[in-house]
Amino acid sequence: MAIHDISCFGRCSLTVALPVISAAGIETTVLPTAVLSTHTGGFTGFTYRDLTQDILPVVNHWHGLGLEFDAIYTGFLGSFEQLDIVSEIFDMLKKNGVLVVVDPVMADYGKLYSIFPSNFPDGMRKLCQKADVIVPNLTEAAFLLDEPYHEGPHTREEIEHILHALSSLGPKHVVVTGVSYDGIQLGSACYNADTGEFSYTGETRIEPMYHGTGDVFASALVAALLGGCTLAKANSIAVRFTVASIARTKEAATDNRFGVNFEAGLAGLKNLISEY
Ligand code: PXL
Repeated sequence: MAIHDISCFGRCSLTVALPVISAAGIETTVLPTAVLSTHTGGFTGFTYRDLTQDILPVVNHWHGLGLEFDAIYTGFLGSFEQLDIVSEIFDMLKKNGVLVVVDPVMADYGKLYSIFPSNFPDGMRKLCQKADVIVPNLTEAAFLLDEPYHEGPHTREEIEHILHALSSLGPKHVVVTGVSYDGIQLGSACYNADTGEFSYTGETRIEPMYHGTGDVFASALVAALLGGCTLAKANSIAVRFTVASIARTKEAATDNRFGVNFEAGLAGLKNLISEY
């Protein structure tokens, strides 16, 4: 079950999660939280149709039908009310074997997205406490830990501290994106508290930043985890899938607000996952 908004233009949230997870051969049920004409990053004048009041009735209907889910994956959530409702859904559906993945979408480059109030990270932290896997970027990690953010490169000790501290909030599996140890490679680091294993995958950094890459990454990670990969393998697969999407977009010189060309990688995603 993928719980995100639909940003109709500008590949992110559900317009990424549905195709990516489906391409990996996994049936994906969608729960749209809002419909926007575009995402909020770099566009002005976007429309916003809030669907908060529809979320619980939709889930209750599914519940009444006896539907069961292997995983719940949440991303952008637009208000405290939506955080509370999603938290209630976790309580309703969480049972042994349901993987709860929270991508705490709220900030980047040291700043909270301007649409959020300054105490929004407190609400997001509570949701993360209920998750099995969280996928913050380094800015979101700093907000979740209430620690200062600093731009990379980072030392391995700093990253291991962040991963460890985040897992102390509750989630056994933590992935932090946007990590560079040398300023040349950029990638993502993960920690599995069950095994004590830290792992990192990076590839040569491509400038500029492209919108929606966090959603491409997290969707590929969810697909790989559901495909039976370990956290470290899922992390590597998600980095490769995302970087390939960014490289194609750079090559095409597309406006960076329009998202990345993940579509051309979809046909290969299932193999990428099963080869590992
Ligand atoms: O990509 C994350 C995202 C999802 N949905 C909306 C957004 C953003 C990031 O800005 O604005 C509406």
